[in-house]
Amino acid sequence: MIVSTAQDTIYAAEKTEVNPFEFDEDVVAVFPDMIARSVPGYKLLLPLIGQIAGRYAQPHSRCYDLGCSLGAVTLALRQQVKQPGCRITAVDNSSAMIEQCRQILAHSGGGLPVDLVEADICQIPINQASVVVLNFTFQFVPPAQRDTLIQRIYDGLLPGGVLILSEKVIFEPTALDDLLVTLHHDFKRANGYSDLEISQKRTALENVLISETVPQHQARLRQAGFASADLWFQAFNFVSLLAIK
Ligand code: GEK
Repeated sequence: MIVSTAQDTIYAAEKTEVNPFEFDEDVVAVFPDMIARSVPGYKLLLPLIGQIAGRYAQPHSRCYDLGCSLGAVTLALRQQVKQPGCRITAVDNSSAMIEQCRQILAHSGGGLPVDLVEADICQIPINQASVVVLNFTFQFVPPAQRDTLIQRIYDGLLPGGVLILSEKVIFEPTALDDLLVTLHHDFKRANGYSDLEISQKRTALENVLISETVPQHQARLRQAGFASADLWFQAFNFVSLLAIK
């Protein structure tokens, strides 16, 4: 079995101390189950991202999957981008993720060629891009580096190129945010997570996953130069934006 089907029980037992969340071997071993049971809409988003990429990819350009984890977006791009001469650059800074992603891609058949890179997405060159995807990765980038990364993505995109930015976000007013957070926790409970698991995971993600509001994301995208930056998907407090150069 190349893609693990193991169940995520990382936070099932009470921990004396909850350490900051890391994308290590333990997480990699359960990652497909963890993300599907934690992120509402995740499974629906993947083919839809592929569909958008299929429309915006330009011949002889690059598609970037930044924070590729086990390559779910890369596989969607591989299936749905048909333009000639395209290559995918898939990047993650977790060596455990990259190792497992390499195995998955090797067994996933043909399609666009993929350059799989173990690196910080803030450090890699972005060139000749027609499609850049940040599917729930940007929220892990330190806030001080966020403006520069978006600017570098904008600069590396061809005219007419797109950035697909999926994020867990904060809503205003607080009452709306509270409601969407509650609905997200209900979603996790309905998927089999206990209150203890939900609470310990939340502690682990504090100061690791730092959410912003949709208007904050839109302002940064506009500031970088994007002609438009609109919401195209929302499931509770998880959204995806399409920014067009
Ligand atoms: C999917 N997109 O399945 N540089 C490179 N990688 C990073 C960085 C960074 N600075 N920060 C975090 N990551 C995937 C899901 S998961 C989302 C993305 C989640 C990587 C990190 O190692 C992890 O693999 C990924 O971003 C975030 O569609 O688990 O909520």
